[in-house]
Amino acid sequence: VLEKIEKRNNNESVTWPSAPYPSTAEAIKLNIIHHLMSFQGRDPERSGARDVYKALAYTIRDLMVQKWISTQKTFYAKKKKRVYYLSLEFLIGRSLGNSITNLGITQDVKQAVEALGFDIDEVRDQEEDAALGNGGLGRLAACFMDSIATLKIPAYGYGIRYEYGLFFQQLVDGYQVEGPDNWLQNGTPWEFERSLPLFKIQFFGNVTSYQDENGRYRARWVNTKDVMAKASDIMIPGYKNDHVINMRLWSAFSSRELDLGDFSRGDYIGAVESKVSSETISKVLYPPDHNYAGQELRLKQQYFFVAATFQDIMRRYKKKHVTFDQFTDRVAVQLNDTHPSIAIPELMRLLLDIEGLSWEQAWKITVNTFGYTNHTLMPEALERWPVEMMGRVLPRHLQIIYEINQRFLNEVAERYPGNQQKLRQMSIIEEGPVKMVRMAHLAIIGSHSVNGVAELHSQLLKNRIFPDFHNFYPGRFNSKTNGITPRRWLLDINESLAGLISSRIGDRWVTDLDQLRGLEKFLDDEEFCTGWREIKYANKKRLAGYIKTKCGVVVDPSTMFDIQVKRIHEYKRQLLNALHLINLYQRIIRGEAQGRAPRTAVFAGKAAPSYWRAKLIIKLITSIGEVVNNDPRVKDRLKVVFLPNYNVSQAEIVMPAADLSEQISTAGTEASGTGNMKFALNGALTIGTLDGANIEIREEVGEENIFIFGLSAEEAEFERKNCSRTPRQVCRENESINNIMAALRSGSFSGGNTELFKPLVDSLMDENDPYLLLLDLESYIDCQNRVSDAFLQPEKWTRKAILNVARMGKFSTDRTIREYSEKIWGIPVE
Ligand code: B1H
Ligand code: IMP
Repeated sequence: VLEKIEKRNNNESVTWPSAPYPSTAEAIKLNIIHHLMSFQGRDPERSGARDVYKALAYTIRDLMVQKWISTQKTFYAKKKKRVYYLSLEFLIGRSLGNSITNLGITQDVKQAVEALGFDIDEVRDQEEDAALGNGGLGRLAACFMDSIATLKIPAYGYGIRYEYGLFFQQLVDGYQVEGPDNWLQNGTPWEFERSLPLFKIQFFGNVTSYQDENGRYRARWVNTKDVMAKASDIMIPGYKNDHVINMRLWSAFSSRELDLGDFSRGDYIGAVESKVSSETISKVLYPPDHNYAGQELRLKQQYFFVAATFQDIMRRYKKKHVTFDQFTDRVAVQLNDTHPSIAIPELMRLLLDIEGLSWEQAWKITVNTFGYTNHTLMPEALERWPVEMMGRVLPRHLQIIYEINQRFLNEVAERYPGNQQKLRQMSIIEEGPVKMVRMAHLAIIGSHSVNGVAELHSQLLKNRIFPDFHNFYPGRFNSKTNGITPRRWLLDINESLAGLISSRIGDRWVTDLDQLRGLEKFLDDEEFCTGWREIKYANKKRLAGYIKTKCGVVVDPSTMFDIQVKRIHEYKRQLLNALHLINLYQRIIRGEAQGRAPRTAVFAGKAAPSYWRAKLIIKLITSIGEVVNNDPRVKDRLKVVFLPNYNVSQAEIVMPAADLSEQISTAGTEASGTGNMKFALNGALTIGTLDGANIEIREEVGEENIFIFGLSAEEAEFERKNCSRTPRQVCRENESINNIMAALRSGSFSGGNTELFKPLVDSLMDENDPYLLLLDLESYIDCQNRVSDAFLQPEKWTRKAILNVARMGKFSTDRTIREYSEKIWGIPVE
């Protein structure tokens, strides 16, 4: 058989027909019917929206496969350098709408679906989100895939095919309750499950050595417990360019059907257990973000997907190359945070132990291969693995890490003779009662590029978090400001606004976001501005309907929609927002809110299941909502709602409907933020601190078109050290703030229970509150008053909103990816 295949592969006379599947409305309709009958066994006349969704998705996939095959072939034909984007998270959300947009067949699909008696929105609504990520970091990876495909960069995404994505959030009595996200329950039409390649991944065991044919000692990793990695591919189409790239996600399964050893010893249950335990590796996404937990299973997930990916990289490289001389001309690997940084010792292991290169050769290749992106300034998020655990699970990797560290520390010692403290600070190994491997140090030492995700963040990496490394490797640190894909985050989710924009400046903005600048010409065009306001109103009406369904609260779309949606975390300060709402409520009750803009405050976001303080903040917000929404004195002046189960598809309804975007993290804590960009691109104004990418947004849109308040990163740092004003002082000097705290203490939002929110009160009053809420509250409330004044002047507000959209060009991931590609990966963009 092999011979036959070989013959056929070399037979020039066999040419595959390359006629594309037609994508006219008629052809799409027939294809849907074909899929309904032949693959789903459904009677088209009796099919529901769910069946049609599935059949349409398969139809779309058919259209992508062809383009995918030819795209992949060009990678080989042109012998191009390829990029591997390694990420433990890809927060994709839904794919149907975005794929249709990118294939440029929106109208045909609409017609086809209508001809079958369905509504395209209803069909789209059937799709489950692929929630294989926690938040910003995972969604950034998904936006990157879209831009990489659109810019025709020869790249792949690599990750894990989690059987359970980010947990499902319900609110029960105002508390978060987690449920499993069984997104694969009905399968997903977007993946191709591959029977090949199939890779063996080793764990545990021990290391022996032997002499190779050249007399050199080489390590051999033996007695391992193995797990198999199987690939599933998800295709990502570029925007109207026939380019389709691949996201390869690995699932784990047992290396043998059942362990025959256990079986023959009569231990049937043991055999089944060990099979199940192999498969747990790809079972579930870890839900804490910004809090590194240190579980062994997480380390296994990391190594599992890294090892499978590198076998794939090597396989592809070796198809065309015999030596490793050209490796770094053909392969670039980007590490999405330290989560995949075990790749550094893994590549060393492959080059040393399997390929027989010298340490020097292998190290040079390794450093030139990797780029590392840091995403956080929070010390508790930096990954550190116990040496003991690493040595047990990955004994050979620990050896290699020690060797990397030894050689590195020798260089440090040479540079700073006699400076023991430097050595201790910079070592990959943290000494202490429990020795730890610091993955960030490993990632910095093992990469030629280390980047932050916004200017301020990158500065702080250099000056505050890793100054020793910045001095040691000047030039290695750089900045790549995050972005978002305008295809999904404007064209797809805000069809009417996108249409209005294109009616004035054409549609080149979709792939060249700087074109939006052209909108500034229409600031005084009354028809345009009215159209703009009508679209915002319609989007708000839609969100109001959604809120009614999800929360049972009626909100008025003419009020200011003041929205904070993101993971719940102390540093993001949802609590600060809540304190302002209490203040508003108190002013309304006292009759002091005359002439203030009526507001609808919307929150959404998940708290890590073990982060009780974040969960208590959710409870506080829902409790404020209970009181405010049911107080007849308030009427429509204020509503407070918390939408359950924030995810990508909910964001798609929320973003277009916002008037005000809350980006209020303590300065110097949010690495970048990307929600800030999504809101602004949909015409919301931002209230925010000088943190992360907010600073660059202000730079672009102009000071007069954004509401900035609070301490700067430098001032916040100063306050933490010197405490020039305590929370107690703030309360003494500011009556409104004192009233807010008094209400919280007295149980006004907890039915008189003075204990429930005490932990929050205590942290607010703590002189060492690292997030400095009370120090920023005064300035926040003042700023919110300015927002309110501005909102009462709709023409001026609209003008600012238009200017925000017009000046968002920088924040396209097309720009971000171009920078990565040219500056880090060494791949020019066409
Ligand atoms: C971001 C994370 C993160 N930074 C640990 N770090 C995780 C850390 O599962 N974990 O262990 C998961 C995620 N996520 C976010 O990245 C930043 O907070 C945002 O500011 C930034 O915009 C985003 C993308 O760069
Ligand atoms: P992979 O890169 O080996 O994972 O293969 C992905 C796709 O690329 C295949 O399905 C083929 O369409 C194409 N491909 C793989 N190997 C070659 C090759 O050697 N020459 C041209 N195309 C190839």
